[in-house]
Amino acid sequence: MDTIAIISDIHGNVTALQAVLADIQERKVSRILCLGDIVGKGPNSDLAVDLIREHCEEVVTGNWDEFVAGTSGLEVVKWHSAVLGQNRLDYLKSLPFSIEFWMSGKFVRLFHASPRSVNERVQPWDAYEQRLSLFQSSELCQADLPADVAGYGDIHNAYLQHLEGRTLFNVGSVGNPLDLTQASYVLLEGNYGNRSLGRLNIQFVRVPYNIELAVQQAVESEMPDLELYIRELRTAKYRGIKD
Ligand SMILES: [Mn+2]
Repeated sequence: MDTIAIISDIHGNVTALQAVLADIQERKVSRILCLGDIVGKGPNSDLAVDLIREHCEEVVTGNWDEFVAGTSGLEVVKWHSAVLGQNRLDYLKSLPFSIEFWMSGKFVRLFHASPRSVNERVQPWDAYEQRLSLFQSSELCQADLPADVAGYGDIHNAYLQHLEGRTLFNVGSVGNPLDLTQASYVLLEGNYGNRSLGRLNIQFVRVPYNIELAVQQAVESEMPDLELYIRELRTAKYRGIKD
């Protein structure tokens, strides 16, 4: 049996990332995969990229990775790209779209938001057909094959559903969770690379971390949208929702 850790949406929160990496290191994990949004929102995109490059075997791109490495010229992008520097921005631009493999007889596809785009947001309460569409392939994916198991990040909201004999899950967010105020990730346990049916285990892990230290790091960095970020870390409520 192989155990794979899947992390996502770090958003420059290195305190949360270090807590998750320490938790993973206590387990028998053979590889760590990352589903994007390493950068943006939080203060330490540079350190987050360095840790992800050091620890993750495969990494896909997220909407914030594309946004910060892009050419919009917005003030928030300028701030985060200055923190990153050119080498890390080049790394973000080089990231692939999906990770695909067989495990215990199931074809697994992992991506940031949807198999079609890093900007298509699908919540667990969205229309049935929209959730079902997350099993499809697209020209951005590798194999022209629907997924038996589809996993993603983006919404910062961990869940699992079985739809028409297929399994859909969201790993939640390491650095900016919007469901519980604890870092989130998933462990996938099974026979990696094996097309014969076998035991497959999907486990959701929540890791408490020092939120007030993360808040202090954000304050000291004088980052943009500071108050919105602090409120999200402390409450796990999305900034788009009014109190
Ligand atoms: Mn995100």
